[in-house]
Order: sequence, then C-alpha cells, then structure tokens
Amino acid sequence: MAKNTETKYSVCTICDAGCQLRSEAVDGKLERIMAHDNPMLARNICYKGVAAPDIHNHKDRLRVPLKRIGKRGEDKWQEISYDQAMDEIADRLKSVVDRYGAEALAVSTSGWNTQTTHSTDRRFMNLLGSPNWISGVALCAGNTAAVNRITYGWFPQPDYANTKCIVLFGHNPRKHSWTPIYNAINLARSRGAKVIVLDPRVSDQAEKADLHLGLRAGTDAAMCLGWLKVIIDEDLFDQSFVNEWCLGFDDLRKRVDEYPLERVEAITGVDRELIAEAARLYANSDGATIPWTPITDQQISSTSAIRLHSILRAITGNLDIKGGETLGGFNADYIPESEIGLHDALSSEQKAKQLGFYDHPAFTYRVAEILKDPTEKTWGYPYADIVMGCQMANPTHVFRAMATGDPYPVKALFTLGNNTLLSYPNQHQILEGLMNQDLIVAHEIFMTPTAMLADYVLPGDVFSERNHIGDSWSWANRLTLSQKIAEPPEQASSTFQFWTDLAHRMGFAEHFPWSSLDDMLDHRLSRSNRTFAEFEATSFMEIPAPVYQKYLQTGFATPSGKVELYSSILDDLGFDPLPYYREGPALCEKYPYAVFTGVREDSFFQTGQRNIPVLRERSPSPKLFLHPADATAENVVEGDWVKLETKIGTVKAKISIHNTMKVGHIRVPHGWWYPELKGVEELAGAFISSDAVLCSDDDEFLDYEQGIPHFKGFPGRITKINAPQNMSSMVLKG
Ligand SMILES: Nc1nc2c(c(=O)[nH]1)N[C@H]1C(S)=C(S)[C@@H](COP(=O)(O)OP(=O)(O)OC[C@H]3O[C@@H](n4cnc5c(=O)[nH]c(N)nc54)[C@H](O)[C@@H]3O)O[C@H]1N2
Ligand SMILES: Nc1nc2c(c(=O)[nH]1)N[C@H]1C(S)=C(S)[C@@H](COP(=O)(O)OP(=O)(O)OC[C@H]3O[C@@H](n4cnc5c(=O)[nH]c(N)nc54)[C@H](O)[C@@H]3O)O[C@H]1N2
Ligand code: SF4
Ligand SMILES: [Mo]
Repeated sequence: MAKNTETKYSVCTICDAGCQLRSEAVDGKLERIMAHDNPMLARNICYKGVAAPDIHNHKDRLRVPLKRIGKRGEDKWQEISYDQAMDEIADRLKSVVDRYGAEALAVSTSGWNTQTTHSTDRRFMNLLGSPNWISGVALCAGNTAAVNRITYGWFPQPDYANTKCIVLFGHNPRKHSWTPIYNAINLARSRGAKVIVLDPRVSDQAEKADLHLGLRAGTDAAMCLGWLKVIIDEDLFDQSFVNEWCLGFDDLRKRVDEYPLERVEAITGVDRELIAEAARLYANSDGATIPWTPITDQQISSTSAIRLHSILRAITGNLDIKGGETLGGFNADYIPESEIGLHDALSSEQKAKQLGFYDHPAFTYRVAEILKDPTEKTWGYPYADIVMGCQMANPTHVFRAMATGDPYPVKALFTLGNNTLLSYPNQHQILEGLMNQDLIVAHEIFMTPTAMLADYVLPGDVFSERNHIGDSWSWANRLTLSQKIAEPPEQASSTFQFWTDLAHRMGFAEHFPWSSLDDMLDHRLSRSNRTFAEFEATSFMEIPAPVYQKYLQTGFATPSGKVELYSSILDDLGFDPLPYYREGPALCEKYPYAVFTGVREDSFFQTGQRNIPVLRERSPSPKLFLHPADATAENVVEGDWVKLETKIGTVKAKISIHNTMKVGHIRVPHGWWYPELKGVEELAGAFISSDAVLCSDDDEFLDYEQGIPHFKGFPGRITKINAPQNMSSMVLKG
C-alpha cells in the first residue's frame, strides 16, 4: 500500500531558541525533521533538532500515568489511567490546601518547552491562591527581563539586521548552540558589524571577535562600570537623550567616578587600554547592541550587571532605534500570557506571601505591582509576563521553605517540563525539600531523577503532537506556527490539558471554558478575528513592522516615565539605587580555583538527552576544562577522572585540557545524570556529576536584589581519582 507522507511546520522545543522547522510524518509517525523552506530561515537548524524523531519515538518515552508504590525515589510504580491520576491529584491537593493554605503549592516549570499557553498554570495558581511559581528562567532571561523593566519598563531585543556593533558578555552561540543567534551574528559580521567578546576563555565567538577581553569570571559589573567611566569622561554618550529621557545621570556619574580604570583593571584582570578601546568602539558605533546573556543572570552582582547593560544601551542612545535594541511590546493580534495568567485574581495578601517577596524582591510580585500602572499606561496590559519571568517566587526561598517549613510549609510540588532536582543551586537542599513533600506531580516525557521522586508521573506530549503559536515569550512580538503531525500516546496530555482538567476538579471550571488546546488557540487569535485553522492556512510566521522610539508618544513604563539610571524602585525597596560591583566569595588556599558552570554542550539541552544515543555518542561523559598550566600543577592529563569539591559538595568528571581556558579557572558542565545507571545508582546517578551539587545558595553567594546564586567563579578544588566503577563500563543502548 502507498504510504501517506505529510509535511508541516514545527517550532522545535528541544532548546529554547525556538527554530521553526519542517517535520515529515509517514503514516502518522514523525520520521524526519528538515530545514525550513524559506531561505531566510533554512540555516536555523542544529543536530538536536534533527534528532527530534529519535526523542519523540524513543522506546523509553513515558506513555501511561504512573503512581508511586515504593518509597519516594525508589522508582517503583503502578500504571493507572489519566482520569484516576487526575482525580487523586485533585483530592490530595485539596488536603494540602486545607491543611496548610494555598501557598503550600509550588510549581516549577520550564514553560517554553511545554508550549501550550503556559500561563494556564498561573491562572490556576492565582485562582487557588498560590504565588509560588518558580522556573529555570529565574536564572536565565526571565530575571533579566524583570531587571530590565526596573530601568526602562521592557526587555529589548537586539536589531542584528542593522547593527554596527555586537557586544557579547560571555554569550557564545555556535552552529549547534542557539543556532539562529549564531547565524544572525555571522550575518551581521559579514555586513561589517564589529564584535566585542568578554569571556575568561577564548571562546568560539572570542576567536573570531574584533576585540576579546579575557576578564576574570564574575567581574562583568566592574567591567561595565569601567566602560561607563570612559564613555562619560570622554563625552561619548547621547547628551540629548540623557537630558530628556534619563533620570539620575549626575548620581550615576558620581558612582562611576568610584571606578577609575586602574581599579577596573585590578578587579577584572584586563588591561585598561583594552577596556577603553572596547568602550569607545561600542559607544562610537552608529547602532550598537549588547544582546541578552545568561552569564550576567547567574552571578553575585547580577542585578547591577544587568542594570549596567541597560544603562549602557540607554545613555549611548541605542534604545528603541534601528541597529540598536528595540522594545517590542505585545503583539496586538494575539492575547498575551499576561492576560491568560489572571494575575489580578490573586489577592495582595497572597501576593505578599510569595517566597522572596521581602528579602529578594526584584523579580517577584513586589516589583510587578509597582510597575503595574506604568506598564498598563505604556504597553496596554498591567502585567508583562516577558520570558515568563516578571512575577516569580525566589527558587532558593521555595526550596528552603520545603525543607524547613520556614516561613511556612510548602508541601506540594508540581513540576512540568523541568528537571527540578538538577536545575537550581544546592541540589542537597532541593532533595531535602522534595523528600519533605506530601504530593509531587511530575509532567514529563522521560523518567528523570526529578520524576523518580514524584507521587504521580504524567506523560507529556511533545511539539510534533500538538498545535501551537509561539509568541516569542512576549519578548519579541513574532508569531510562529507549529503544527501537530503525529498523535500523542493515548494517556499523554499537554500541560494545557493538565491544568484545565485539574481546574475543573478544583471548582474553577468557569475560568477554564476552553474545551481543547485548539479552542484556546482560537481564543488567543480572536483579537485578530481569526481561528487557528485560518492562521495556519495563511501564514507560518508573522512579524509586525518595527516602530522605533515609541517612548516619544508613550514614555517608558517606569514610575517616572523615564529611563531610571537612578532606580526609584530599588530606592523604595531599600536597595542601592545605583549599580555597583560586589566581589564573589574569595578563593583561598583550600579552594584555589574559580569554578564556573556553563559552556553548554552542543549535543544536549541542559539536563536532557543523555538517553538519546545519536546525541550522547557525541559527548559521552562530563568534562571539566582546565588550562595546561593548571593541569601540570595538578598532575593530571587529558581524560583523567577527578573529583571537584566546593564547600557544599563534590562531583566527579573527566579532565579536558584547553589552552583556551583562563589560568585558575575550571569549567563544570551543567545537568549531568546517567539514564543508563537507572536501577544501579540512586536517582540514576543524579549526584555524581551534577553542577547543582556544587553551587551554594548561602546568603554570601546570592545577589542582593534578586537572590540568585553565583555560578560564575565560585571557589573549588580538584583531586585526581580512579575512574568510577559503573562509568568506565557505561553502555548506552538505543
Ligand atoms: N544548577 C544549574 N541550574 C541551572 C542552570 C545551570 O547552569 N546550573 N542553567 C539555568 C538555565 S540557563 C536554564 S535555561 C534552566 C533550564 O531549565 P529547564 O528548561 O527547565 O530545563 P531542564 O531542567 O533540563 O528540564 C527540561 C525537562 O523537560 C522535559 N521535556 C522536554 N520537552 C517536554 C515537553 O514537551 N513536555 C514535558 N512535559 N516535558 C518536556 C525534558 O525531558 C527535561 O527533563 O536551568 C537553569 N538552571
Ligand atoms: N547545544 C546547546 N545549546 C544551548 C543550550 C544547551 O544546553 N545546549 N542551552 C541554551 C541556554 S538555556 C542558554 S542560557 C545558552 C547558554 O549559552 P551561552 O550564552 O553561550 O553561555 P555558556 O555556554 O554557559 O557560557 C558562555 C561563555 O561564558 C563564559 N563565562 C564564564 N564565566 C563568565 C563570566 O563570569 N563572565 C563572562 N563574561 N563570561 C563568562 C564561558 O567561558 C563561556 O565561554 O545556551 C543555549 N543553547
Ligand atoms: S537550535 Fe537546535 S535544538 Fe534549538 S530550537 Fe533550533 S533546531 Fe531545535
Ligand atoms: Mo538558559
């Protein structure tokens, strides 16, 4: 019989770059992922995306809801029906809420990989009364979005197509790591744009850069203060924009005067002439960009570093102009997550219970409430859920509350599309918190260490099995079509369906009137009088034409309506209103190396895909990068196993020697566990090589304003060991 072959558009969710690709199914089974048919988009594909059929059709994909029958974490299960699982979850959640209050429910989610209108989770939680929503975006882009809003009310996007200068603070996109950004940078470079890279290592981007500043890890804020010193002293800023649109320039200047280049050179380890040259190149470019980077999201002076990027953009006149960084706003054709989330349904009393609200408020409801009126005035909605990150609880406070009951008990955790145990700092505390839960629900596609700790594991669908319209996380305002091409396993659900079915069982049916995901997509498109079927029949991507300098009409969405160099919000909340540099925990004789987590592996996204042979073969084991001089001093050679210790934990990994590393620095990869050691090692080896075991979230490691941890240069030491047993004989079966 002739086979039935179909081709559709897909937005890949294997990583968070969200490439639009084409998928091909034969007789209803996903067989192939291909590049886009539009030449402008055809390069945006990497080998992880190509591996989607290996992931979606994997024999170990979860297909049936599971209920725990062994001890927590023992990985013993009974298969049950979806309806039974949902009934029992609802009953047990009601008991937790009756006993401890609604705030005893925490949700940890990725949001972007589960697609499907993620804010139904916020809607559910807001109706129930829980503010304790956390996500990996607290350490990645979500927190940058929130901190950008403090300065000028939105989170801008670089205009790669027109810029003359790109400044990468660590950020290192490659052919197989954030491919679309890599392509955009290459295109800009071929047009003549200059690239400045600030990275302790000679990274892939640094190798090709016009200027490379090999700063010491964790010193980005000091570097930016140095740039400002040059830019202000040499009058390289946009005088009229500063006069008309910026608040607190004189205060800023005084603060910047505390950072003469000799001091910045001493802190960062970069020659002062090079610092000045880079600052001049940036400021003198006619249209320059500092693209978002996760590196400043994850260090002790994070809030200041992010604010300094904002301030550099603003005073050099690069905000909301062609070739600079544009403020997108909401897409008027699509109901935004901010509206779906129903944030007004949560009372102020419950908002104030959000964990982190008082101590580390920068991305919590505390700031979101201050920005509510300005945001509505400028952007048309009171809440801006940019990259999901603008009204989150603080993860560290949530895990502490789970483990200790302080300031109140958190007793139920729902984790969706997130490997919670490995994806925040202080893995030992996370485990303690999880072991102390009355109810854990994991919505997953594979049995991860986190799912192993659950009471119920619900099988999720994947991107080839659901319709979706990507809205760039309300960051840019592009709409992107993703079409269902295969059926999900019968008992699998989308996260949209999960929240809807739970809401119906918890008495919130009237607020969840949508009968299906497609119905919800129709609702969201109703603002432009279209259905999903009409959208997919006519377009695969919609990008509104840019409108520059919108602030001339609307002002900025801050309390003053201006760019707040001196932050009225931070001032009101009792923090330093001006940016500053704070040194991370000091290296010492016992812990002489500056350890940073990162340098993402091409073959995996974060904690995922270690069970996918075509990807794992490319990167079979975790590697610590070391400079040859340090390797000699430690008496280790390529491929030796070592243990890496910090004050809170120890992991094991192989040594990989690179002369591109900075002396005195060690790179530790993120997210390693060993699916092949399931049943052999506790929690499939989740404590053997995971960076989260090493990263502390004690107060001395936390940024003051957001309370996010220092991943970039914490003290550690290495010792050579024999290869761990199971590891050397590791076999991965397909
Ligand atoms: N310790 C430490 N923590 C970190 C970082 C770090 O470097 N170190 N990095 C931070 C950064 S940069 C980020 S972006 C975040 C990332 O955090 P997340 O984006 O939450 O990534 P993961 O924790 O790897 O979890 C993703 C999980 O989703 C599952 N999954 C994939 N697709 C689907 C789907 O369609 N449906 C469902 N239900 N599940 C799916 C995968 O199997 C995987 O287990 O982590 C942050 N946390
Ligand atoms: N293949 C693949 N691609 C991915 C991902 C993946 O897991 N796999 N993850 C995606 C996600 S969620 C993210 S957030 C990005 C992350 O990707 P990138 O933004 O590229 O970040 P990293 O790879 O963590 O680190 C980049 C560089 O930061 C440097 N660095 C370390 N410490 C410091 C410091 O203190 N200051 C400065 N200026 N530089 C420092 C490192 O030497 C390294 O070269 O990648 C995305 N793309
Ligand atoms: S870069 Fe690769 S994994 Fe990420 S969205 Fe694009 S194709 Fe998928
Ligand atoms: Mo990230």
